[in-house]
Amino acid sequence: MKIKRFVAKSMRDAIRQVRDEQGPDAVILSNRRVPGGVEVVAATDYDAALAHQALRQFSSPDPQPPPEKPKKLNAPGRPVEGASVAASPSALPAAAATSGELALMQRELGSMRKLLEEQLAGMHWNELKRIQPHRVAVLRTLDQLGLAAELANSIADEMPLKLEAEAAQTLPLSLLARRIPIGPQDPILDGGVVALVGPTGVGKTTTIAKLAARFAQHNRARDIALVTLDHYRIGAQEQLFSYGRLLGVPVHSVAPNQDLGAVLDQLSDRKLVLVDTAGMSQRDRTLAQQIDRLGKLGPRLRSYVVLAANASGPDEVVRRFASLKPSGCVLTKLDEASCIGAPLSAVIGNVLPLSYVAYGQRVPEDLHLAHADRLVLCAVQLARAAVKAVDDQSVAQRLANPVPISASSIHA
Ligand SMILES: Nc1nc2c(ncn2[C@@H]2O[C@H](COP(=O)(O)OP(=O)(O)OP(=O)(O)O)[C@@H](O)[C@H]2O)c(=O)[nH]1
Ligand SMILES: [Mg+2]
Repeated sequence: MKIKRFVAKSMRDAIRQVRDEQGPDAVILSNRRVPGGVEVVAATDYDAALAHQALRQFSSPDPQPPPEKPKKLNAPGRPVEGASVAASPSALPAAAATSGELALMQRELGSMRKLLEEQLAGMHWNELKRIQPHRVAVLRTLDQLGLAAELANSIADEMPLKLEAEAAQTLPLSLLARRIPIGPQDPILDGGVVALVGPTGVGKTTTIAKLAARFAQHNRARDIALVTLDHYRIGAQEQLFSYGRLLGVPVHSVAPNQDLGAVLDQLSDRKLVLVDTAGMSQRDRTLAQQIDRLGKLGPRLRSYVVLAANASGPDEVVRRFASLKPSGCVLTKLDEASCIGAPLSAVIGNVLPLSYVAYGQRVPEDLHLAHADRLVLCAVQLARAAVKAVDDQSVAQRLANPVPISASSIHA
């Protein structure tokens, strides 16, 4: 276990130093004000037993721990009174504690750390409220939109220190809109080979049908071909084949051991080839093979990541497909989302251009070009609806448990 003392001007800086140097698993053992700032003592790679011992030392008013009664081991975990202390300092508490006690100590340390971090965050927040009330208001607005903390802070950093009340409310939204990367206008009309990738059930196949129909509005259906690589989910191919029949577009199924490049060569007379991929969890091992297969085609294939606005972990999804250097992103299921801060943070953080958004299942009506201002407006409306839902909930709770009115209070 490495214990280190950090001194910084503010608690926030100290925590940042701890995080930078010791990583997110560092345990904060103590903090106190010192001349010129704060001092934080933090530990990393901690052994629960040692940390317990260290904590006792740190929390004791006497810096020297009381001398331990010498103990000796005659069998693992069974101390005998009156014998000499084991040479290794870590052996002592580890041997004295059972694995159950260690687990308990670990849990206690974990909850202490959480508590301490919450208290520090609370202290920092209160200090910020006093010194920079405008910044707090901005951070609160952006937090209600569900944006990642790092993005919210960086937008708040961009705000001028003094602002009219109205501007303080609208400027962060404009700054957010300015950061949303929007791809080139209607890129599907450029044609080429385009693959949609993303987790299961986010709407890849439906979006392929929407994009094919959109392209067909400006071209002939026979300029298009659909290709499916999905040999994993039962019914996946049939879904694309039925869209193909509806649109009058041929569908080619390419098996995992088939040469995708050769199939694309045969389709080189088509203006647009849309490739539907199998949806997999980003932790699935076969996903790497699928990404590899697409990656081998190089710049000949453009990929778009499909994110569902109501799904969790968009940042992880985007990072999982980063090796394909996607040309953009399609954000689906906006009609089902209750908050879109996370996908917006993911596309901003990973500088992934948003190209299309989908507000429903209808082909092709529910596919639209992405607009930054409209997305911010949508985020604001969802945040307002969420606040209203919480209010409704508290009213419902109050009404569901009415305070009984006694006869005396009626007649009083
Ligand atoms: N509400 C809503 N539903 C959508 C939207 N896009 C697709 N869906 C529905 O989501 C479900 C899954 O869509 P698919 O297109 O099959 O999704 P997928 O990504 O191809 O799924 P897998 O191939 O299993 O990975 C279907 O019921 C679609 O109709 C949308 O924008 N809004
Ligand atoms: Mg599909």
